[in-house]
Amino acid sequence: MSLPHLNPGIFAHIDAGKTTLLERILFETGKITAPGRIEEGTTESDYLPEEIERGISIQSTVARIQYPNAEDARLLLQFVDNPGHLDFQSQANASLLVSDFGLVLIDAFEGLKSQTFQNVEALRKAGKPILFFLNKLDRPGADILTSLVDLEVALGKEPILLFREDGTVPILKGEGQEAEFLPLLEWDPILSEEYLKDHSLLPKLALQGLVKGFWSGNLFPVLGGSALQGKGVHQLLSLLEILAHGKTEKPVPSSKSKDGIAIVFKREVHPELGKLLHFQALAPIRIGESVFFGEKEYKIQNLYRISARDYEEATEAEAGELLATTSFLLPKPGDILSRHNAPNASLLSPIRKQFQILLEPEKGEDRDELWQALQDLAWLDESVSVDILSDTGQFRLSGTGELHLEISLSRLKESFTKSFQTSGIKVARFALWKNLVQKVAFQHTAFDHKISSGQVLASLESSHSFSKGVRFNVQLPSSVEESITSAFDEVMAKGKEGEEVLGLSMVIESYEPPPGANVDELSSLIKVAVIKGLKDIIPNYSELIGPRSELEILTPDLYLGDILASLAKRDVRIRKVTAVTEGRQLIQASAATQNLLGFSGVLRNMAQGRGVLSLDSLFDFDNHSVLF
Ligand SMILES: Nc1nc2c(ncn2[C@@H]2O[C@H](COP(=O)(O)OP(=O)(O)OP(=O)(O)O)[C@@H](O)[C@H]2O)c(=O)[nH]1
Ligand SMILES: [Mg+2]
Repeated sequence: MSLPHLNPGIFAHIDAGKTTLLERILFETGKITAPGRIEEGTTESDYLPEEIERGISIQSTVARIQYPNAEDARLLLQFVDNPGHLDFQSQANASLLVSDFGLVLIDAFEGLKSQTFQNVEALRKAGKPILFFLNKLDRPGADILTSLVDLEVALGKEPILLFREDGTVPILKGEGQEAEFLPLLEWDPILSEEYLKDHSLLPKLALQGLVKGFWSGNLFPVLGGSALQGKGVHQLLSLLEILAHGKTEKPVPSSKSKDGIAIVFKREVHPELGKLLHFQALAPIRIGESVFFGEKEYKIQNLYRISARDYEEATEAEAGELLATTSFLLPKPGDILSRHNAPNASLLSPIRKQFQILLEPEKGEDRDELWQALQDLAWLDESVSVDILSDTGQFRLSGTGELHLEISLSRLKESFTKSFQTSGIKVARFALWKNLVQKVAFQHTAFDHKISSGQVLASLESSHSFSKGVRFNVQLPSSVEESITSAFDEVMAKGKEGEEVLGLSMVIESYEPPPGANVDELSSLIKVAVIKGLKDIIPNYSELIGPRSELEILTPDLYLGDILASLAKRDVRIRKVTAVTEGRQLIQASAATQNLLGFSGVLRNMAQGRGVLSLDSLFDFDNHSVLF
């Protein structure tokens, strides 16, 4: 390879045109002979049947592109196109780890969505620079100025417009007006000084300022055009080449990963290669070498360079390359592999899976096969988890949203072709601890008080967060501490009626063993005492809660009344209704997520497909809803 490389991660809200832009880039660089269309299901990036059917991306896709083309390559671009729908956010989070910067699209017709703010925030938190692309400028009504003003709000800083109305980008040509170039260097005292000494250096200094300012997070450049018509794409690629030269390699963002050799960012079942793991090499890597995941050692047997569905075998790769292998399949997106035996390190926090559906095969004899298919699905998609309900034996599939579960089911049907039944989609509920119980005594006796656990005295307090845990105010034998802690963990996981309990701190004040007993033999009795005691008390001191959703609906004026009425029925709190361009209204609201189940379908019918819904489900201590 030995080409300089640049890894742009493409992020934006749903339908902003990420996949279309990548398609155009593939075309401009000669990777494909004609750009495919979302509507026709012919793009390189969206090739899964579920993506084609729905016209949206549901998995991240790598595109490996030599620039300006394969013959005279000067730069290797490794794009990662991400799904915009929030149900698939975990993939965008994983892609962010292996992206040098975020190429963030804004649909200049629809304007900024709350998700753009989230993308911007996530990128800045990860210390990644951002290049914006205002897309869909071919649409009448697309508004550059409003997008820029909104961007300034999102960034808390003025973004820098690099293109003129006619599409030209002065800095690429090195000729422009002072007012166009000065903002690119003014932020830097050294460049400013050089400029004051010699005004004729302006174009050169401005370009330096742009590159330096971009990588240091001081400048947020904005390009624009039409991904669909290919406008502005050539300029975008030229700018990427310039930026690539100023890139400085950043260390892996974790102190735990000194010896890190790879960051995993995707799992896939490839049509020809089977189960694959995608990773970024953090150091040169070759076939035959060993890597460690925790204590486990794997020999690298193969390396593939992947671009959408295409692959090419490699024997070695350089630091920074995005690769895939079948040699190790256990690590998850966010995990780091090391050169040496090292503790497991993940760069991503666990995914909350708050939407659930129950499944059962039509015929009992198909149970094992269905279970296997479900486990394969959970392997493939980190945001799916599966378990078996202990009381009914039904399989439970948990995921991140309604669309996510619908798509998971249709993927399941590809591998499990027998019939099965499903429940409706439900939203997970939790019991949140509310009140303080000063002193509670846990005691278990059996055989007419002949045997007893002894008495555990505890206070139960709210942790004022979702965290939970046991604290010991007295020193107790370790077997007693272990029994109490494991009883606590068990009850917190399942609660009284299967709802996980959040926010409880249990403080152990004392333990009084029964007279003459050998404490070490009482472990299981103590555990029973605490489990029973906690289960009895939970319903009186906690409330049922669930996730809350923030929603934005963009609709033509005509349907506003009907939509508001339907929202009222679902107990939705309307925050604001604003008139936006082209006779449309933007509704901003919030509601308990469970009240919104099925709403996207209702909206589709009500607004005859012309309503745009974005739903963001939030669940933390400051953002939850109390259920009645
Ligand atoms: N008029 C116009 N339409 C565009 C443009 N770019 C994309 N579109 C259309 O917008 C729709 C969504 O495009 P996609 O490329 O699928 O958007 P995306 O951001 O990849 O969407 P997700 O992956 O689902 O988040 C498609 O119908 C595209 O044809 C553009 O520049 N102009
Ligand atoms: Mg897409």
